[in-house]
Amino acid sequence: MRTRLLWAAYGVLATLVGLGLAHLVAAVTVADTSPVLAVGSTVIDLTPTPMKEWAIRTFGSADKAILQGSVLAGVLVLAGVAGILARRRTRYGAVLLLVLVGVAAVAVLTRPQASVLDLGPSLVAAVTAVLALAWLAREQSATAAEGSGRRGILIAAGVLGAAAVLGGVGGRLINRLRLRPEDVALPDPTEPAPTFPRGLDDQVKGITPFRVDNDDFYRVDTRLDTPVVDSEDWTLTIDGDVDKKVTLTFDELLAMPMIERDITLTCVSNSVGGEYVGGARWLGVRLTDVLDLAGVGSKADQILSTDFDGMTISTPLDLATDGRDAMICVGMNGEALPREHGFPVRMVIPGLYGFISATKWLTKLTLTTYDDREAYWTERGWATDAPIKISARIDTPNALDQLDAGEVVVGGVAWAQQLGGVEKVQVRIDGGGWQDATLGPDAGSDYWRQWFFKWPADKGSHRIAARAVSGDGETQTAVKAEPFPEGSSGIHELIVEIV
Ligand SMILES: Nc1nc2c(c(=O)[nH]1)N[C@H]1C(S)=C(S)[C@@H](COP(=O)(O)O)O[C@H]1N2
Ligand SMILES: [Mo]
Repeated sequence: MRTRLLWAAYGVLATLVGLGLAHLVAAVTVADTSPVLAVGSTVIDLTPTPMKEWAIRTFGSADKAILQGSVLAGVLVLAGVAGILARRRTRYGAVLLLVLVGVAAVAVLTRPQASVLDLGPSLVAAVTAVLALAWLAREQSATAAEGSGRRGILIAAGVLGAAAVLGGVGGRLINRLRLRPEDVALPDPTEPAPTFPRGLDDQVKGITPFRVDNDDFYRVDTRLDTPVVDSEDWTLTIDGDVDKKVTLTFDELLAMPMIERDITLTCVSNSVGGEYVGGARWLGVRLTDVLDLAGVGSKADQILSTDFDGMTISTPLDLATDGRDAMICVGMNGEALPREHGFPVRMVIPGLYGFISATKWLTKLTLTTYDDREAYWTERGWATDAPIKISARIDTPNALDQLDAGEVVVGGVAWAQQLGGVEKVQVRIDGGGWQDATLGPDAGSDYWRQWFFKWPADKGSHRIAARAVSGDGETQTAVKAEPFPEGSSGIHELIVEIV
């Protein structure tokens, strides 16, 4: 038993060395070609939508870490088996390791924009892991034959362990070094936004900040890593049904007229009362200015945007160009976009859920039709036309809180982008009448509104609900809908105990 465990450990060690060095090579080349990441990404793409929804609901933003951890755990179990097989004959273990890397290589090659060069990290992983296993096997049998010291095997294990750690950490460091969004000097807006009003942040304890810091801004995407895209090599191509294909460099984009807007971004996967919504100040070029450079043809009804890795998002052309502030963004809250939020360039379109509008790490805009091309989420059954639904969220108190009787301040945020903004938020206690809450300051109709309501609470268990009414006169519906396929609806409601 003990020998078997020892051999399993050799298998794991050999595999970790392979993965560590592969990660290093991937960091120098393209991040997603790292075998573990590629397998994880492929798992994400193959996961049926209901299961993905379940994972997002259950694990929240830890879903990526959990998936990546599971893939890694699975690989390491098989690596242990390879080690045990190697006890019989090194060759047997090596074959299993090669099969493992083979699966990863297939995953790498089936990524949207894969090229044969992307196999580099997998090849490195294969060669390193097999050599490492052979070395460990040789030292182990030498130790057994001589019956003497364990020096050889200890040295081998030490060297390989160090190599694994160096590879993994080195990969990380290289990614850090390459990335310098903070070194990018952004131009001043030609059309600045008004002075940002002071929100209710200090006034209402527990309320979401009127403007969410970049570090706290929700993140939703299909990626396992944080993509590292260099602004120097970055280009944006506008092609498809256009008068002439145009390619812009980052500097050329920065030289165009810049607008600044306060816009609230929302994810279609957000459930009623959920976390996937945030308000920020965006800096960028008008989408229509960029499209005009190429001249949009008459057949197109879809803008198919592509990210640096071939992931696609589709946007209805008519909505994107109907006069709303659709933007090709370079700045978020006064800084260059953080890597997590699409550095160097992303789209933001008010009133449309992120999955049909907010392409991060943007590299291409293709003017096409819904008949001709399908984007990532369309292939998975999500809606193609998905305006953000009007919604109010209660931030404070929290569900099941125990509070003292007396005045309780209920507070939260509400949004109604492209629906005339939030006109009113109303609160209902224990199924009674709807009462008007007090609204915080207004930063424009594409931006959310903070609100609060002073509730004289008496002892017992109480049910609090909130709903929004838009400037266009739309009242948030109580009819419940799941996020799939076009966004959740219903009213946020929670129960608190007053003692
Ligand atoms: N390249 C790319 N862009 C993407 C996504 C993605 O998976 N890949 N996800 C979209 C979705 S579903 C949403 S809700 C927004 C979220 O933007 P954020 O992470 O900056 O909040 O990004 C959008 N842009
Ligand atoms: Mo989303």
